[in-house]
Order: sequence, then structure tokens, then C-alpha cells
Amino acid sequence: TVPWFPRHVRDLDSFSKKTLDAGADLESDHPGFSDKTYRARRQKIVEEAGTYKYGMDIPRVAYSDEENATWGAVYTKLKEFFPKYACKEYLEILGDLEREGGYGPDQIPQLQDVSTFLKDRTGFQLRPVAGLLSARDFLAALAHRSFFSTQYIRHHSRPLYTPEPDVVHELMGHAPLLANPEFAELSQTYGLASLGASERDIQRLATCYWFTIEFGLYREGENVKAYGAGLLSSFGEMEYACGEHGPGEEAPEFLPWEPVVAAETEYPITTYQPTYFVAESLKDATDKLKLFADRDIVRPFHVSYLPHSQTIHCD
Ligand code: H2B
Ligand code: FE
Repeated sequence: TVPWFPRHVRDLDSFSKKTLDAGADLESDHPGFSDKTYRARRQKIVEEAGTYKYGMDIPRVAYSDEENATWGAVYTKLKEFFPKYACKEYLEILGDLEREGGYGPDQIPQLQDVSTFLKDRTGFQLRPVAGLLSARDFLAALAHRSFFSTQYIRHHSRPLYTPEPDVVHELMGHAPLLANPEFAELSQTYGLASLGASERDIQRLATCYWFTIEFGLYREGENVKAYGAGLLSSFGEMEYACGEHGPGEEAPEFLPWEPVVAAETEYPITTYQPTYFVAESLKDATDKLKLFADRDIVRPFHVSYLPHSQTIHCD
């Protein structure tokens, strides 16, 4: 028997509020933990976003000057590092987003505008979410070319730091490459492989997701370039992963992107990564993941995506 999973993109509506604890209550080490005004602001953004259903426009947020300034501080800093360390696909799309998608240092782009941009390029769409989802629910959305995205911003006291996803991580880290066809395919492959998978396989896919979509690198000549969102939204780790390391300086380990190896590799979530997996290109990252999904994620049924009806077919 085939377990329940979202068959139509509309079925994702039931996930929007199934957030894990950290979504509702900030952890005590969060810079905004004891700031009542920040917490109330965030609550308001999340409540508004909670009204969203598939097919609607994503509610627009009137961000404050302080929120826009936080965005601007990160934007400006990251842009210094992109030319050296971001992959070429990212750089090109960021230019397009500055022309067509409302990107720039002055204000936080609206999720709806970015979603429209993505839909035109690859069919990917953003959906607002209140916080962290389970790996199973989060990955299932990718099968439907949908990306759950937070809409609130980190605390203004630490513009270059956030312990959890926020709108800067989503829009600077994740969104641009979802406009690239190869990267969109990589993302959807995670989603399709996750549908109805065992807990163990969800965990293996989530680990591979970490080493690619979040912290992926690919080789370009002598250098490695960042395509993972955790790198593209953190200038410090981007430089640590892609920059030069002098003698005696701590340097990460680079392994060739190999899903069966990555799937079993442990990783820290609060420090820079000790190990990165390096693909040859976005296409190589995708091809290897597809092989892994076909051979190593074994399910008693077969799923495929029917783009015209936006449904999952099962046999
Ligand atoms: N939920 C949300 N809202 N954003 C994410 O980036 C996210 C998530 N990532 N849940 C998931 C988990 C990721 O860590 C993997 C798939 O487990
Ligand atoms: Fe992320």
C-alpha cells in the first residue's frame, strides 16, 4: 500500500502550520529572544502568512526601515564576496533579480515577486511558512516545485548572524538558483525521492540535501565555487569554504560529491562545516543524486511528476 503524501501542489496547504517547536518559540540563545517588540512583529508576519492558500498571492509585508536596513547590511556585505566565490549561475540570476525581481540593498524583496520570477523560469514557486518544518514535509514540497520560505527577518542587533532560516537566508541563499533549470531539477529530485520513503531514507536524503542545497560546492578550474544556500547567505563561511588557506590556517576537507558517502556523513549545525562535498557542476550534482535516488532509495511503488496537472502519479 502506498502511504499518504501530497499528490497535488494544493495538498501542501495542510503543512504551512505544522512547524517544529523552534518556529513558534525562539530558542533562548536567539538574539531576539528577550526583545518583546521583535517577537510581536514576527508573530504578526507569521499570522498574516498563515492565511495563504495555494493559488493566492503571498501576502505582502510592509517591512519597517529597521528591517530593510538589516537586509541592506547583509546584502551589501554578501555582494562583496559573490564575484569571487559564488557560482556563475548564481551571479547571472542575481543580476536578473536586481533588474526584474525587486532585489537590491534598499528593501527586502516581496516573496510574491520572487515567486513570480521563479515560476516563469522553472515553474518553482515560493510558499510562506511560520518556521521549520519536518524534513519529510519540507522535502515533499520540493516534489511539487514548491519551496517553503520564511518571511520574517533576523534580529537587527546581529545583521550578519541568524541561528535559523529567515528571509535573508531564503532570498539570498535559496531563491536565486531555483531559477536555474539544473538546480530546480536537483531540488525536485530530493522531493520526489522523499515521497512515502522510510524514516531512514528521509534522513539520508536530508543529509544529502545539507551537503548540496545548503553547503554544496562545485569545482571550477583551480577553485571551488559555492552553490549551497548556507554558503551564499554567509560571507564568513563562503570565504572559509572557497577562499585560500595559508599554512597553519584551519582548512576544511573537500570530498568528491558522492551521495552514498554524503548520506552517512555527520555534520555540525552551529559551526562552519569541517567537510564539503564538491561536484563537477550543477548537472553533475543532479545526475549523481538521480542515480542514488533510483538505486538506493527503495520503495514498493514508483512515483513520477505530471507537470500539466501538477500531480504526482504513482504505480
Ligand atoms: N523548514 C523550513 N521552513 N526551512 C528549511 O529550510 C527547512 C525546513 N529545511 N525543514 C529542512 C527541514 C532541511 O533541514 C532538511 C530537508 O531536513
Ligand atoms: Fe536553508
